[in-house]
Amino acid sequence: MVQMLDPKTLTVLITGATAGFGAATARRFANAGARVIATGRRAERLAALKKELGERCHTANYDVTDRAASEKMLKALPPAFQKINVVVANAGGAFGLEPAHQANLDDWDQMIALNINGLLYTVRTTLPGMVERDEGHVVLLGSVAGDYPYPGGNVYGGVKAFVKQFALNLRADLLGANVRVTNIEPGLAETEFSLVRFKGDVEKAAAPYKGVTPMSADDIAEQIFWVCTLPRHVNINRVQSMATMQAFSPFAIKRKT
Ligand code: NDP
Ligand code: 8X3
Repeated sequence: MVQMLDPKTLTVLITGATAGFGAATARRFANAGARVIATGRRAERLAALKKELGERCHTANYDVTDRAASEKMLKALPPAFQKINVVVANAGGAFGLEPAHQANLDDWDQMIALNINGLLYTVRTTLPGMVERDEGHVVLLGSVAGDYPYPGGNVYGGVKAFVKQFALNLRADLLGANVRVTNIEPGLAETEFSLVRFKGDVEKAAAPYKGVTPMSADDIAEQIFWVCTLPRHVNINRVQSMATMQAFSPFAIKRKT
């Protein structure tokens, strides 16, 4: 019988906790007795989450792409939340699905800023404390898009491939530091992800989930909770999951007609 970690011993920083996986993860941990630092740009949603979760929840309202903001958040933490031992670098997303030759360069810049730079600021800000205390867990939100290509996935797939390799390289750097690293790589999951990708176009955003049961934010939160509560000598490197009704296509071949 495996002795799981007591969630009450965990102080969990979650970026992007105003929606989707981040909000579900905040609820999963807080409801199990962990302390949660929930962050995001939408202040009213953070306030509602704080009201729901109570004193186990501290909120910080900032943009993860602002390099100084992560440091500021860390310095402003109330004493009870200072010993972060789980960081879920979740804030991220896709902008657009156009083929590379038609894609908007601003979308590409924004995806790199959010999914790479924002994630790096989160990790680099919180890592020294975890190494110093010799206890921690970095959970990154990758994607199946970082493992497999699809049309229009160009830069989004590229940034998530970066996240996957960064996670593995963190493992190499942190050997001996008692800090775990896990890359969570979900496939089709219904959140605000598509609404953001298609810039508020509700019809386009609904299309990927039509006629299929996608994974839910709670499904992903459960995976994160599981990897984080396994005994400290167990490091899950990668968790790749898909909706059961999502799988692979054969290679595409464009034939002369
Ligand atoms: P949502 O769009 O539902 O949530 C994204 C979260 O990120 C929101 O809380 C948003 O909060 C926050 N966020 C976005 N930009 C910023 C920013 N600049 N600064 C701070 N916070 C920001 O998406 P998901 O929950 O689906 O996605 C979470 C992660 O999982 C992302 O990294 C995504 O790429 C990844 N993923 C999603 C999949 C899916 O199918 N849904 C599958 C695989 C991976 P706010 O706007 O308030 O700042
Ligand atoms: C989100 C999953 O397949 O839309 O990362 O890229 S996918």
